[in-house]
Amino acid sequence: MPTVEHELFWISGSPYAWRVQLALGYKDLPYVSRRMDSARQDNRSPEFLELNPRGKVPVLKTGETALYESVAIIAFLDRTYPAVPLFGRTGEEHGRIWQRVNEFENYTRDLLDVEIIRPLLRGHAKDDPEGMRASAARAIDALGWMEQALSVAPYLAGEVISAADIVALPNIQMLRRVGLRSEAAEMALGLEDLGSRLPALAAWLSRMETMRGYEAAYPPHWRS
Ligand SMILES: N[C@@H](CCC(=O)N[C@@H](CS)C(=O)NCC(=O)O)C(=O)O
Repeated sequence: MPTVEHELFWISGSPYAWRVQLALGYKDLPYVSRRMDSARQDNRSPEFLELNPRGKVPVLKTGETALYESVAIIAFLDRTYPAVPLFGRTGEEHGRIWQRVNEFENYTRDLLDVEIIRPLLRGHAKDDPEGMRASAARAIDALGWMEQALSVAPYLAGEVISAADIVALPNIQMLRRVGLRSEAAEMALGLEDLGSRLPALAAWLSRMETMRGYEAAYPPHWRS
């Protein structure tokens, strides 16, 4: 158990903040929740910019130290509280987990986020249905490495949940959620039946939904 207090600054629905909430919950670490509202520009206040000059969540404040960048925060938590490891126990596991984290960050996330999730959330997807269909096809393709990994093991880096699963989960849940919107179906993006296209990925999502800490980290505004 922590001997110091952790404060987490987050915004509901931020996939990056969601990662850290999942890591805290999975490790069973208590924290003081500082929910921010981007519509009110809370993350642009001088107090918050002092914690993160980029004005982005998540930020984890521990005593006088503020840490930002979701993967760095998870690495910090893992080194500080290693009882439930997220970056493996051996060098080999550690390397494999980082490989998976980087595969997601470098070859998968932006395609999902920039080309599909944001246009659908911001309402400008309809301006270019052809482009959206091409992006959706590329996204399914870009998820191929995950489908492959998850057809030989239950989690992205092997037999147990790791930072790789926690890093990938929020963006994949967002992709699934926006894929169910009526505009996505009208444009025939083919994202509404991710489960039949990527069955191992869909089975992993169901497994991840039962992980310790999942419920507490679920974006509150998605419940309403
Ligand atoms: N690379 C950063 C990304 C953080 C990020 O982009 N946060 C977004 C929320 S999803 C944010 O705070 N945006 C508010 C803004 O830029 O005004 C991380 O992994 O923590």
